[in-house]
Amino acid sequence: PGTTPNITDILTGRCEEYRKCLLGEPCLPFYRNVKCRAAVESFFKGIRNMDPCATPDNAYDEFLNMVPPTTVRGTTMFWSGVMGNNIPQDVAQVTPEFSVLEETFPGYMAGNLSWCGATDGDGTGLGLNFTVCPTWTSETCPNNTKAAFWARASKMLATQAVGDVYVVLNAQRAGGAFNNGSIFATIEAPNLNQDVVTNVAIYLIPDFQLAIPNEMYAETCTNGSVLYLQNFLMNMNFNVTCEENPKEIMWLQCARFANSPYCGPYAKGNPVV
Ligand code: AVW
Repeated sequence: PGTTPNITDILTGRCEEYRKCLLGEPCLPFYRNVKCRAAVESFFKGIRNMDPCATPDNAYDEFLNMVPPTTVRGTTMFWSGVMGNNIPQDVAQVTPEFSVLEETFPGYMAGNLSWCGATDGDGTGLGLNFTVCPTWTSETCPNNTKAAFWARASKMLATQAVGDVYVVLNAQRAGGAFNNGSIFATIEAPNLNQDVVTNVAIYLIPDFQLAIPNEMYAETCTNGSVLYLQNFLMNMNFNVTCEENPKEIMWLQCARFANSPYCGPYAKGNPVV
């Protein structure tokens, strides 16, 4: 994929927006004193002149320690397999009860950007590639510059989560709603803290773009990979709840895809009028 050419300016601008509390996100006094020039410098420090497929796990640690992802108790929301329409991100943005990674300081800074290191340089002297970045795949480019960022930021998000947490999963995801190779499965769920997380609420949502009227959804709370996830979490001593088509998310899905069979008076669970 292509890269974001003016990424330094974008990161700096977003950093200033966040630290000055211009975004309506929960805004910590701690962030006010962030030096954005230094933060952006540390964002790139660990990846400059590096092979874009050999990023060290800790490449962004200095940056992430300057602007760690922080969420309010009881609001942390994970998602997996549902990126296409930004549904969880958009719900979280207008719902103070939910906070996703993209609303945290580092998540906001890096959201929707593309970047990677470059060993050969490309004339900019920055040790970054401003032309094209390799796509992440576990075989060809496992330690991808960008994937390493989201992996580490996700780990910190999970580690600091306190109180009730939420995860939005796609009931119709090919291979199962709870995907073994996902960041949620490999990094976030295992890093939740049993001592402080009071409940893990699974929100199982249909994929409106795949929706076929007579096939409501492929997985439910009581079968397949979602059942597996519940057992996995309960074995870790977490309280777990699971809800299919939760109203907390469906309202936005139905606003976006109003003709979906999951919406309106005849949708499952709604009273027939
Ligand atoms: P996936 P995951 N912006 O749908 O559980 C852009 O299987 O793996 O879900 N790309 C991102 C972002 C982001 N904010 N976050 C992850 N990615 C990449 C972070 C990631 O490399 C959140 F807290 C992954 O391969 C979610 O709870 C792919 O997009 C969780 O991790 C989405 O794969 C979502 O990752």
